[in-house]
Amino acid sequence: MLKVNLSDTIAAISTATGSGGIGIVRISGDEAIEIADSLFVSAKGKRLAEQKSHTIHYGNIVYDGRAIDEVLVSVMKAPNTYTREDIVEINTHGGYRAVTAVLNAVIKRGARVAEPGEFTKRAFLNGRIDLTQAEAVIDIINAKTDKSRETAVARLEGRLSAEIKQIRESILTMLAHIEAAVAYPEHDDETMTYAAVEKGTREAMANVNKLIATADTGKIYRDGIKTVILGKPNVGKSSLLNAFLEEDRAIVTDIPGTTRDIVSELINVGGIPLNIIDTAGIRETDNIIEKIGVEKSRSLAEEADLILLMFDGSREMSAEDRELIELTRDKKTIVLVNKLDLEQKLDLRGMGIEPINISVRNTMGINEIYDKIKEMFAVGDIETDDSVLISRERNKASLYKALQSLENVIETIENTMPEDFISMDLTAAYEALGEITGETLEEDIIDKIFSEFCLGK
Ligand SMILES: Nc1nc2c(ncn2[C@@H]2O[C@H](COP(=O)(O)OP(=O)(O)OP(=O)(O)O)[C@@H](O)[C@H]2O)c(=O)[nH]1
Ligand SMILES: [Mg+2]
Repeated sequence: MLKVNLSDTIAAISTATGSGGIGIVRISGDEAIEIADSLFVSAKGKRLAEQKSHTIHYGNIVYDGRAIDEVLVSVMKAPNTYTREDIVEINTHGGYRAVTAVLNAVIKRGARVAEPGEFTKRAFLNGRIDLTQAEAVIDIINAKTDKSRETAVARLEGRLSAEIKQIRESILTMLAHIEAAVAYPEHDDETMTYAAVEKGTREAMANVNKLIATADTGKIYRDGIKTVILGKPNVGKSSLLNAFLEEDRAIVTDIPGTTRDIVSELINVGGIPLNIIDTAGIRETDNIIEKIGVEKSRSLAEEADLILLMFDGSREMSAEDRELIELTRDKKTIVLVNKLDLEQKLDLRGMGIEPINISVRNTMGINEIYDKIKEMFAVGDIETDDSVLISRERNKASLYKALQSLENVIETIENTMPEDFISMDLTAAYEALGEITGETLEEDIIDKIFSEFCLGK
């Protein structure tokens, strides 16, 4: 099916770059143990090839007669390994030099540098995990909050795979039913078949729809909500960012036009990752630097999933404020009126706006913002603890494709068209669902999916 070279032995640094207690060089493939043996010198003269699987050994990595580092080496023999191939992991001291020197030695002895995600890709190609599980691995690595991680772990456990598999099996049963009816018409009353298929198809549609309904929440947990704080200068945008972070991250002064460069940070709102971006206050300006900042604010506002539009309650509404209301009209927006601790002059009546009144100075109203966000993104509606969430556009698109084919089946039945059409559409739905688990997917798409991974995974 897939033309992938699984015969060579691959190696990579599996730990993050930087200093740390340990660093790990991982080797996978037929020659993994032999290569490690050619570099490993144990105090007791042990040969790794003679050791039991899943054991760990102390010694040095020696190249050209010189010790590169003192190490612990784990030997894991196929098939009970991450890739289902022989794996050796060399634990070196953390830090760039030690791991790189060990990796270089391993490469010189015949391993090839692994591509990003290649270990996991082998786990997939060797049938240990399916594509939803491989994608869950990336999502766990990139998880922004514990909730994000929990939903990914549920997928790694195979919960999404199981649901997809169940729907696919029900479709397969219907296909068999139809085949039998065609082959032995005397044994089956045709109208019976239609009724059974219609019922089965509607059930499958309901299950597909249930998964589709989780996609928005799934995406939020995976990617976060891109949130832009927008407003004219001096209303308190940077102060709000600092309040969210509970630290002095952005510069705050009483001079309008303080923020020029955007400041972006991640906060956790009840498990929802919020990528929060502080922007330059929007106004007409001749200052070249500020002008660039204002342009950036505008384009960020366009891309945002959520805008926190901030006004200064102690000032009357200005033309800039009105312009901002226009600019954000088609966007998910929460209007914040800040500086509630001062005498209020802003009048929003008759504008159809229901603001949250806050005072960043007195940390009043911040929790209301959090509650509003949770309400707006309806995250509470889906029980994330035990349901499986769809987190990728790719999976959502396949589900819609399957749904369309299943709808065609119903249409065929309602119009009493020939069974061939039913078989065709059921097969299409079966294949669309198979794209999610990776059973019916083109090689180049699979390559693209794994290229999202980091090195050494
Ligand atoms: N009284 C009062 N002052 C506030 C409040 N929030 C912020 N400020 C003050 O308002 C001024 C401007 O705050 P910033 O956070 O720098 O405003 P900004 O919107 O980021 O301004 P630019 O970066 O210029 O666009 C500072 O002097 C803050 O201390 C508040 O709730 N009440
Ligand atoms: Mg600012």
